[in-house]
Amino acid sequence: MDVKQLPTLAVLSDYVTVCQLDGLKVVRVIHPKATAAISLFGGHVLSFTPADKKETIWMSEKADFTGNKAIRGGVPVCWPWFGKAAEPSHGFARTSEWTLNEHRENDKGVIISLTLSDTPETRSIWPHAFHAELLIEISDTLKVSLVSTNTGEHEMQVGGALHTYFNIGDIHQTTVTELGNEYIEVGERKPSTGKATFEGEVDRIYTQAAETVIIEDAANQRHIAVVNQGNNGVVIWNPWQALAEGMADMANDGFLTMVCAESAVYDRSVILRPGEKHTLLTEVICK
Ligand code: TA6
Repeated sequence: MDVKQLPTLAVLSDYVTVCQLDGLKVVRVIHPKATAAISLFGGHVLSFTPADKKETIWMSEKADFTGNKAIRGGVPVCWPWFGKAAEPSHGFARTSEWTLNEHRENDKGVIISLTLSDTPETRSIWPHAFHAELLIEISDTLKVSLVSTNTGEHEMQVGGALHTYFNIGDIHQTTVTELGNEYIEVGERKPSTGKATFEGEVDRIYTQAAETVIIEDAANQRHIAVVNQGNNGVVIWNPWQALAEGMADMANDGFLTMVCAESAVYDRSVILRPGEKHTLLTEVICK
């Protein structure tokens, strides 16, 4: 995605503008350290390109930017649950309109803060009072922290994922390492060598992954380190051809250049009492 080409709606500072992408309002950062774009719909990072490096984040060429559907690619914020634990799948945060709370910047980079709180609509889906803040730090690296706070009077159970789609040169030449010795696939626990390679669909929750997992993107001759905190699993996903063909928002060959490595609380095991907060974090470091 060429974020520099998007039409500008407002200039917020030397480095931060708001621009339009079809139906979406997008916060655009153009800084000497990196370029990035974040949609307010979904609180969704669409692009992150460190200076003098290739785009790190994969975005589907058929992604829906109308604001009527979750965006295929980028960093979907799956919250307050991961997957099909309840409806809608992956929670409502990725299809909610977030508020631009603050932007801060200096010569090292830019921090964008977005917020989301409960509304009558969210309470009809999930009966809790909450405040969520998404801190997106754009520098040599991309750091995304999702801080969820229980602002209600009852305990709440939270899960979720920062479901990052990475841009890789060729899935056949991609390996993800440091994944630990166990994964869950279709509900079944299996032993793991700690490495994932791709010859077909992969949809696994690695429960023992190291804090930093490595995507070896051999076709682009680079490594991407992904640091995850506040998670209890790392989800590795590539839909492969048959599933890609069934998705309206992914090209048939889209699976060849993406892999998801997700910082996840896959089972809603974070229990927040009134006033408590939890941070789920992912940091992307290109080498
Ligand atoms: O994180 C992997 C996964 O849960 C897969 O099972 C797959 O469905 C993917 O997320 C994408 O989900 P979505 O709802 O965006 O189509």
